[in-house]
Amino acid sequence: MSELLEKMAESLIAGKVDEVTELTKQALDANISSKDILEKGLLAGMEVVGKRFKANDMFIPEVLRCAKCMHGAMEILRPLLAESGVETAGTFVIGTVKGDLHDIGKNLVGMMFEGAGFKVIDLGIDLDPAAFVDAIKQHKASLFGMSALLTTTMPKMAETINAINEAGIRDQIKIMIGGAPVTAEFAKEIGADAYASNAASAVDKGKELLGL
Ligand code: B1M
Repeated sequence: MSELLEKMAESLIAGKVDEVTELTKQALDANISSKDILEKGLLAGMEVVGKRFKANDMFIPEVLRCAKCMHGAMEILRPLLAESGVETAGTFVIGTVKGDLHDIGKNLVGMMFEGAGFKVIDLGIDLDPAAFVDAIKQHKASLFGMSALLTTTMPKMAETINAINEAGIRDQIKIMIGGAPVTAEFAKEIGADAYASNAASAVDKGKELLGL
């Protein structure tokens, strides 16, 4: 199993979209769990990509190919991760804040919630506070999550929480935030209910917030 997942991580780092998709199918055929494929194959590769990008050892077009690999594999894994969910635990609205186009982590968080039995309304990226407020109201969500990957877009999280307060719906919704530059201290500072450092702990925190 580890050989196949190592190869998957290497292919993702090399930006081989078709190969990553093919290896994902092969791994499933070999009865490797979708969770292991995600964590030990895809995320392991993405971690290396992040480090290389930071060290200027990889550049945006290459990183975009890696993101495409991740998206391709996620298309296959999403329904399988969701299958493990038993019943709708609640409605979770999630999106990436205004000015921020990063969506890989946010997508993973959404997928994990689907897997935990939530109805997930993924609004996408680059969302202004009003779009979040409208979706929370429209879908009668019990849990709301924001993702930000840039230090420059983190203040948009505070703006969104202010908009939720102003809309008079703050007491109807639990709010969780996350993303690489976000911290628990920041969450507290802006009045979010919780912070999670990764997709798996996000689900635990979300359930905890809802008393599930
Ligand atoms: Co961007 N980028 N990027 N980028 N990019 C970072 C974030 C950066 C840290 C790279 C670096 O310089 N070291 C840096 C930010 C620096 C900063 O602000 N401190 C950066 C920059 C500067 C930029 C641009 C400005 C580059 C430029 O144009 N000069 C630009 C900004 C565009 C914009 O958004 N307006 C940009 C663009 C891009 C790409 C488009 C090329 C691509 C995004 C593709 C896509 O998402 N579709 C990209 C990528 C891929 C990255 C890195 C390499 C990887 C991000 C990622 O997907 N990680 C990233 C470097 C890094 O993070 N080390 C970087 C994997 C993902 C699984 O992790 O998103 O952290 P993450 O999600 C985790 C947790 O954070 C958590 O769970 C997830 C899974 O465990 N989590 C939550 C996330 N959201 C959560 C929400 C929750 C709870 C947990 O509750 C709701």
